[in-house]
Amino acid sequence: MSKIKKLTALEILDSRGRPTIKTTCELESGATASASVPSGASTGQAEAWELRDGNMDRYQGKGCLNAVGLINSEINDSFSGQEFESQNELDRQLINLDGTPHKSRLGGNSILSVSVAFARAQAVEKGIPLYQHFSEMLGQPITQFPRLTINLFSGGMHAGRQVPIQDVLIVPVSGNNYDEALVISMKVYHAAVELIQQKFNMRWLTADEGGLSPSVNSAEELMALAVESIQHAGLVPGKDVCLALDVASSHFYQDGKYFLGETPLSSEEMIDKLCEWADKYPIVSIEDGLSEEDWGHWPSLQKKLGSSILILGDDLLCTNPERIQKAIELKACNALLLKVNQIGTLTEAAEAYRLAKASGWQVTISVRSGDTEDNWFSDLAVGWSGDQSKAGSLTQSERLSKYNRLLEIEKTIQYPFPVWPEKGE
Ligand code: 2PG
Ligand code: MG
Repeated sequence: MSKIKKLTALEILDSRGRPTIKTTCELESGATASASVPSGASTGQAEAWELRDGNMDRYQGKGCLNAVGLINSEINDSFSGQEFESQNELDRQLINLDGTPHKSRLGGNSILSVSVAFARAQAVEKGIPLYQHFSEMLGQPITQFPRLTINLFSGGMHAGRQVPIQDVLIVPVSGNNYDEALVISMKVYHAAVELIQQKFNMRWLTADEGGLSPSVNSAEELMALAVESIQHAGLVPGKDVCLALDVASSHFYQDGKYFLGETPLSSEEMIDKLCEWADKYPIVSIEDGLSEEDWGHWPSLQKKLGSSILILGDDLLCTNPERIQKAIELKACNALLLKVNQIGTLTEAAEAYRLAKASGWQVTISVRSGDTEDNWFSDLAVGWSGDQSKAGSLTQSERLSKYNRLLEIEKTIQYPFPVWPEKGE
């Protein structure tokens, strides 16, 4: 039982310089902890709503003063002095207090900041690491350390839209532990920086998540450059390092067509294109290969590629148990991208996780493109035994705080670091 004494919130800035929320939860026991929440750019339509002020004189309307005010008044008034037995109890009360389907009254951002701050305060109260607390909350022991998927190149909404697809990620597969995998990834990152300087005679400009964004003309050029970077680092593509894509195709899908290149593609043609890429490049995971609106074609993509690679749903699923259930029934994909702020509470994210796992799916736990120096994400990725973690590139403090926290955790616990079979095995 944890009794809340006080909840206080503050408007802070995220990695894009946009406002977000940091909430502090003080328990009667004296245990106190804070949590900050991230924010996406390429958001799915079914995500929990973020409450923004809309005052164009402050931060282009993106201020969070109303959300902060609600935490300091209405939410604090409703929760202070109350005892909660579990995260579930607290989150249900938040959901009921909000009373809307998409958390639009109090805001998913306010709600999540309270949800995570409470979890962290409980971990402090229990005197255990946050990852351990997350594992207990889920009711499952930690079984593995998540594999890495690291943003190398960016396009789409995270960069200057020089290519429509959003991210080409590297997946170090030959490291025996997290530390080794990180070293391998950094080699590839530096090799890519060098290649960009040589080929484009440009400084290594970075996108929202620290990914490099050279001015290439096509998505394929980015993939070829990723393969070349792996080789330039003295590593073997497909053996030491594989690739993952976040196609984020909802954001170049219009009127039933995919605007990927000069000629718009039908859904069938888009699937053929993804198969062509999977054949040509050492790709182990494709996220949002089709649009969130294109439910009818996801099963065909899953049928064609799902036995050899991850068909990962992000915008499609929005970490929403109802949408995940629909995808399971339709056999639309085989992996969940789990972003807690898409749904708004830890309890609902845990439900999404359990549902995906019960269907034999893999789960990639992800940050957002707008993030903060807070690193609860890393404890969650370990505590829930995520199959993969996705925290952006290997630069920028809001990303490195996640990787550095994983280094700290790795020093304190020894869990297997799963290898990803060489492609084709
Ligand atoms: C995604 C995320 C993280 P955003 O699409 O997977 O890369 O981006 O936070 O902008 O939705
Ligand atoms: Mg995505």
